[in-house]
Amino acid sequence: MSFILLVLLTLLPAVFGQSWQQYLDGLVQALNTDGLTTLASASAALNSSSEGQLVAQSLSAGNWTLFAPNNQAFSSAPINLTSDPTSVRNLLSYHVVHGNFTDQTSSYPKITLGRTLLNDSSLVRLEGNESQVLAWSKGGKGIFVLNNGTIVPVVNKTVYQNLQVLVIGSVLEIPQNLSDTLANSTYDITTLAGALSSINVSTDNSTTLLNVLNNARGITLFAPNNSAIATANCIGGLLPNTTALIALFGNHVINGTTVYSPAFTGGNNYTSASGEPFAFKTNSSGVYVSSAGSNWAHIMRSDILTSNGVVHVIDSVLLDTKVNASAANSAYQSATSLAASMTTETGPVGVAPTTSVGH
Ligand SMILES: *[C@@H]1O[C@H](CO)[C@@H](O)[C@H](O)[C@H]1NC(C)=O
Ligand SMILES: *[C@@H]1O[C@H](CO)[C@@H](O)[C@H](O)[C@H]1NC(C)=O
Ligand SMILES: *[C@@H]1O[C@H](CO)[C@@H](O)[C@H](O)[C@H]1NC(C)=O
Ligand SMILES: *[C@@H]1O[C@H](CO)[C@@H](O)[C@H](O)[C@H]1NC(C)=O
Ligand SMILES: *[C@@H]1O[C@H](CO)[C@@H](O)[C@H](O)[C@H]1NC(C)=O
Ligand SMILES: *[C@@H]1O[C@H](CO)[C@@H](O)[C@H](O)[C@H]1NC(C)=O
Ligand SMILES: *[C@@H]1O[C@H](CO)[C@@H](O)[C@H](O)[C@H]1NC(C)=O
Ligand SMILES: *[C@@H]1O[C@H](CO)[C@@H](O)[C@H](O)[C@H]1NC(C)=O
Ligand SMILES: *[C@@H]1O[C@H](CO)[C@@H](O)[C@H](O)[C@H]1NC(C)=O
Ligand SMILES: *[C@@H]1O[C@H](CO)[C@@H](O)[C@H](O)[C@H]1NC(C)=O
Ligand SMILES: *[C@@H]1O[C@H](CO)[C@@H](O)[C@H](O)[C@H]1NC(C)=O
Ligand SMILES: CC(=O)N[C@H]1CO[C@H](CO)[C@@H](O)[C@@H]1O
Repeated sequence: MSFILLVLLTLLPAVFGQSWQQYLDGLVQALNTDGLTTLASASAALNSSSEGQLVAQSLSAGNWTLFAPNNQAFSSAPINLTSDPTSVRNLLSYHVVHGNFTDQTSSYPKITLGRTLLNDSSLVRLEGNESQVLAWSKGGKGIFVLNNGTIVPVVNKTVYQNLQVLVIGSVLEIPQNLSDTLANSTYDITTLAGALSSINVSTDNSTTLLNVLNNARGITLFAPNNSAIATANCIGGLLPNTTALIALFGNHVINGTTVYSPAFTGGNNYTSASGEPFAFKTNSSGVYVSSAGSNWAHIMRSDILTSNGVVHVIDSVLLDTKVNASAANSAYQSATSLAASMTTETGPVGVAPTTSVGH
């Protein structure tokens, strides 16, 4: 009898619909109990704006994973949690991932990605208005988040209702735009940033290739690192020929599709912005990419997230200056129509098949 009563009591909120306010109150209480008091105050602040309330509403149904910064994390982050409800909403949204699947995380260098709640159009410009993703992996000491070029280990774990809570010791950075990402020296791709900003794509010299990539919605960039650019003889030879340079760098880009590393498998064929097919191969030393049978470049570092896509660092320039304009155009068109029909993943991003919860 008492067991049945217990089951009934457990099911009651599900049957009669626990309000999101009750859910949020309970969450704030649970976070406080776990000593995550700053995060608790930030979560309580969701209640003070309609946009924050939408986040609380979303959280109250379905399965979620919360990457929960501890008090120490907040104390060393330059954040004023009472200054602006939009910033608080965005910051919390980036710490919440759809689904409950971190126990399926593969070991580094494999990377797992999940779709967060962050969709503010001033911070995220992915294809199909998709929300930003979060990237993590697993090492000897467990799961760690890959964020802004650093590793943020999960230090504790707890559960609140439908929420897996993974405690972390840093507040996560929301991915920046592409040009700021390239310019930050952590990634060893600053020379590429210079090269892309020196290539004019308009006759009046007002728009550079870097501008075009920065303004794209949904872009994948295979970024040759500094020594790759320095040793690529071809670039010197092509230098006066802007058309050839645009073709070359266009063969390092997927236009309209953000492709994360889990999709780098032999069976997947993506077309470059210049219209050439990419190929991928994996062996014991790592994952490699080529453009239409060019040299194979080793992917040195994958899944550097930007506000409008993703960057993967490679160790050599893909030596391909061919162009197939109609293939490029049709790839972009199909990327656009695919993006329009995309649903929000509740499992690992970039791994087929994905489950969906509608858009
Ligand atoms: C949110 O606001 C409602 C009504 O103003 C209040 O009842 C509730 O306790 C608040 N919840 C939190 C977590 O502050
Ligand atoms: C982990 O969290 C639990 C509460 O959920 C707490 O009792 C414990 O002290 C925490 N451990 C560490 C190392 O923070
Ligand atoms: C962002 O997500 C919220 C749910 O958290 C939703 O209500 C809102 O419409 C979304 N905004 C955009 C621009 O997609
Ligand atoms: C939540 O996850 C459980 C498994 O942990 C699954 O059975 C259930 O369908 C999921 N619910 C939703 C709404 O995704
Ligand atoms: C945070 O911002 C609020 C509102 O702008 C301000 O009143 C408060 O003094 C700020 N707190 C800190 C620690 O800067
Ligand atoms: C991201 O990392 C770079 C390089 O380490 C650093 O300069 C920058 O301050 C970090 N971003 C933020 C928002 O802290
Ligand atoms: C998440 O999934 C695991 C099993 O994979 C389950 O044990 C756990 O209860 C789930 N957590 C939530 C909050 O649904
Ligand atoms: C564009 O830049 C090139 C190379 O710097 C220069 O030769 C050309 O005159 C410029 N065109 C215009 C319209 O400014
Ligand atoms: C510039 O490169 C393009 C494409 O590779 C080529 O068709 C064209 O002949 C080159 N122009 C010059 C002046 O070398
Ligand atoms: C690969 O390309 C071919 C021909 O363009 C297409 O028919 C096929 O569906 C593509 N495969 C995948 C996995 O996208
Ligand atoms: C992507 O394709 C669109 C439509 O063809 C085009 O306007 C845009 O310049 C392309 N972007 C890149 C980076 O090639
Ligand atoms: C050189 C450069 O662009 N650095 C940027 C690194 O990232 C921070 C923000 O995360 C920017 O403020 C810097 O300008």
